[in-house]
Amino acid sequence: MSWDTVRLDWDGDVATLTVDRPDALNALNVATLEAMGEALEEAADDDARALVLTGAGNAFIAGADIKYMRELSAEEAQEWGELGHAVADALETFPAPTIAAVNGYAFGGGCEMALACDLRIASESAVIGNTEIDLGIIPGWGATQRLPRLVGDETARRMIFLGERLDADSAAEADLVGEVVADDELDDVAAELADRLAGKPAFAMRTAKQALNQGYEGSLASGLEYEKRAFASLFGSHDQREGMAAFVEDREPEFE
Ligand code: CO8
Repeated sequence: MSWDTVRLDWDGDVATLTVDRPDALNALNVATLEAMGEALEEAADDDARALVLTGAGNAFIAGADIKYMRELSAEEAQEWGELGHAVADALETFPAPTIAAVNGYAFGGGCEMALACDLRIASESAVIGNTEIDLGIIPGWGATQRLPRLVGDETARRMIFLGERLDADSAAEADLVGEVVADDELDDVAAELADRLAGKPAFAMRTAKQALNQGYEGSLASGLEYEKRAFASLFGSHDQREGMAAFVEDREPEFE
């Protein structure tokens, strides 16, 4: 499949989804969100073992498309919200690890797409924030829930209430991104991390991701119960038998 404002590229088992609307700093409109949803489905169907999300040019995603949004009725905004949430959910539940390679502005809905990824790497010149308050709205694609889980309640409230735009180092200090790298190294660092993730046993990786996600769904007790079942379900799998046999036999494992 091909799309006007989204690209899906492959390097071995690693898929890279690039939002490619540089004239609008990759702001997300309906067509782009729909294309992102389709591209994520395609990448999952084709068994991507890791996925990198990034933006074309020198922006990651400058947010939802304000020009599209400005005249929406409450009813239309509800639908618009659902569409963005569906894409964020598809990232969050993607069956392999996802990395946001934040290469520039990541505001509003752009920040929210990064939050829905498993891991975030920022380039030195990235600027990140949930800036919706200055448009008279609030984050609508998940940040009121995902941001505090990542950076803590106090920092999330400051960011959302003040519409703060954090530079990359401040974002790393706030635990909003895991790593800051030079602008011209971002693609390589993201690709290298994606390769490392893709080389791990896929079934165990997916199960670990599901268990981590499940932890946010309910109480600590229900999360621990989930982990017990998920842990046990890996026993008897090829990769569990092989990983442990390789350790005992002092050799490299050959995962499925
Ligand atoms: N939407 C639409 N167009 C945009 C957006 C955007 N979010 N951001 C940039 N653009 C466009 C500009 O309008 C401009 O287009 P044109 O050349 O046709 O005038 C082009 O991109 C380049 O932008 P600038 O000239 O402004 O470039 P600068 O380098 O001067 O500034 C900034 C870059 C700082 C990123 C600036 O463009 C900016 O502040 N953009 C808006 C950022 C923002 O507020 N984002 C949050 C949007 S709200 C949101 O994301 C809500 C998500 C949840 C929705 C839920 C709905 C229910």
